[in-house]
Parts: sequence; C-alpha cells; structure tokens
Amino acid sequence: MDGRVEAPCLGAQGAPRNLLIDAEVGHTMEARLAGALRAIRAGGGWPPSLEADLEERLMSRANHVVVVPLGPTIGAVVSGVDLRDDHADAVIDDIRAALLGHKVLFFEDQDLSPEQQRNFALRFGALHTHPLYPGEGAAPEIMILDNHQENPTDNDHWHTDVTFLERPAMGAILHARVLPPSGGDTLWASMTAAWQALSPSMRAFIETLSAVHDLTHAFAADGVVASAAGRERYEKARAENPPVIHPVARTHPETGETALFVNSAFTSRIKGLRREESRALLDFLFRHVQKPEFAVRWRWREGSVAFWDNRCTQHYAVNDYLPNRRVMTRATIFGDKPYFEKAA
Ligand SMILES: O=C(O)CCC(=O)C(=O)O
Ligand SMILES: [Fe+2]
Repeated sequence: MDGRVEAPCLGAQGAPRNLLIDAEVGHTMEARLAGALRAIRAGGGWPPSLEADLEERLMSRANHVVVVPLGPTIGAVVSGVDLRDDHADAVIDDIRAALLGHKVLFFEDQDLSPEQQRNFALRFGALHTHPLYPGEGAAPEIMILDNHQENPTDNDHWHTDVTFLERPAMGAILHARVLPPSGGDTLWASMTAAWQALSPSMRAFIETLSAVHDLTHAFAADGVVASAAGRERYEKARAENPPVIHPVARTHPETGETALFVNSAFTSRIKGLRREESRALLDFLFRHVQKPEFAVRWRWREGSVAFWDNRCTQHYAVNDYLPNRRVMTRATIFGDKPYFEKAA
C-alpha cells in the first residue's frame, strides 16, 4: 500500500469523503498534522495541552479517529476514540480500514472491563473461546494471560494465533491490565512484507504449497498450558481440533494482498514434501519472518490496547520481565477459511 492508508471517514460537515492520512508523504493537511503528532510523540511529547490541541484539530477534520502510522510497514496509533462507547458503524468502519492499512493498531489509555472488551470485539465478528487458556468469569471469551515466575509466558516466539482452527482468527484485541515496571514489550511483523521480500522464484514455488497446522504442535500434553488446563480439557481440545490444512501463501480476503501463512507454533509440516525438505523450508521461513524490517515493537502502558489483523501478521511477546507479573486479556475474533488466489 505504499505506506499510505486511505481511511474512509466523514468530513467536518458530515459529508462522506476519503481522507488520506500519510505521515510520510504529507499530501494533505491531515497528513502534515498526523506527521507532526508522530514527531512530537517520538520526541518525548510536547506540553500535553499543545499535543491535545493538535489532536483536536486533526479530529475536527477527520471526525472519527486519528490514525498516526508508526512506520511505513506496520503499526499505527489510533486516538480520539474511547473503546467503551457504543460506536456508530462509521467509527467501526474507520477502525477496520485503519486495521487493513496498518495491520496492528494501538489505542492508549483505555479503561475497559472484560465485558466492554468483549462488546468492542463483537463489533468485528463472533468470538472464539480458547480451549486451553483460562477465561474471564463474566466474559468467558476473554482469555487471561497472567504471567509471573510460576507461570511464564508461552508466547515468547513468533506465531499467528489459533491457526489450528479450520477458520483461524481474523484478529485479536489485547488489553494491558497489569504491567511489570519495565520490559514485557510485544512485537508484530507484517507477513505481506515477509512475502514480498522473497524472490519471485521462491514465491512461485510456495504458492503451490499447503501445510498442516496442529494444536498439539504448540500445546504438548506435558506443556505448562496443557497441564494448567487439566488432562480432560486438553484431551477435549485435542479431539475437537484435529490438524487442519492451510495454504502456505494466503490471500487476504479484504485487501487481496498475499501473506506468508506458516508459523512455528502450529505449522508442523508442508504437505507433499519429504520430511527433510519440509523441515528445511519451514526453518528457512520461520527465520525469514523474524527480520526486523517487517516488525514494529510496542512498549505497553497500563490501559493500552492492541488490535491486530491475524491474517497477515505474526507476533512475539518478549519474556524479559520475570519475576514481575504481567496480566493481559485477549478477545479473539473468528475469521474466514484461508485460501490462495494468484494475484492478477
Ligand atoms: O502477551 C502478549 O503481549 C501477547 C500474547 C499473545 O501472543 C496473544 O495474546 O496472542
Ligand atoms: Fe498470540
């Protein structure tokens, strides 16, 4: 997308129009304002009143949300929206457009109960309840990641969530509730950037392949999550989630872009290749996706929310904060069955 996002939104008088927010290119007044806001934040901030004034000027033009890219490849900070509100469809449409443009969105200072997190997530689709991780009592679809010395994170590796499902998640919404004094960042990487960085010959080969995704590859019976869930729950999860096959190159159902769609958590082998060939190709791809060029690193504050497009990204939770505690809650939104269609 050339580092630009075209976010449909209403003009100051309520007339529909397309707004280009592009801090790099700076074609429009909005773009220049967004660029200024980004520079201010990167430089440690201006006096809050000036930053608020700039944001207000940006809001009065863009109306629904302010989207400030963190870079040309992946990530944007969205402000001017309180996720607890009962949003008009137009606001949700703007957030969805920003998600498609930037792949992961960050919202700061959000005070959400688990029910409010669920309600916001439900605006984007039905929610998946994880078969192994614990859920919130009042909102069981909201998964709890409570990590500390006795329960370190098991997300400290690059992965895409729940690809063991026939219809893996379209996205997930993660809320930071308790943070360590320092550390505990999360990284997201663009799998369209990873795809585009492969040679045409490699892409042509990979386009023909499909791979096995398996819950038990990530969650082994003797693993921390499996044993915390209990034997019975684990066996049920395993029986209800047999291995599935997904294309190795995936067409994004909304943008039409191709993304690399294998991950080291759940992808166990590539179909049709010999065992050694599959291992070698997967090892290469798992290393390839880790290039810093494809990624953004997010430093959380309590109340921050991340919303990622799980169809074209991977993420990694940095495990550098023990013995401190870190608590996050996640809503996981169902998506479509992955497919590949050769781009025209
Ligand atoms: O804890 C994090 O930052 C991310 C954990 C994770 O992988 C997830 O919520 O899907
Ligand atoms: Fe994850």
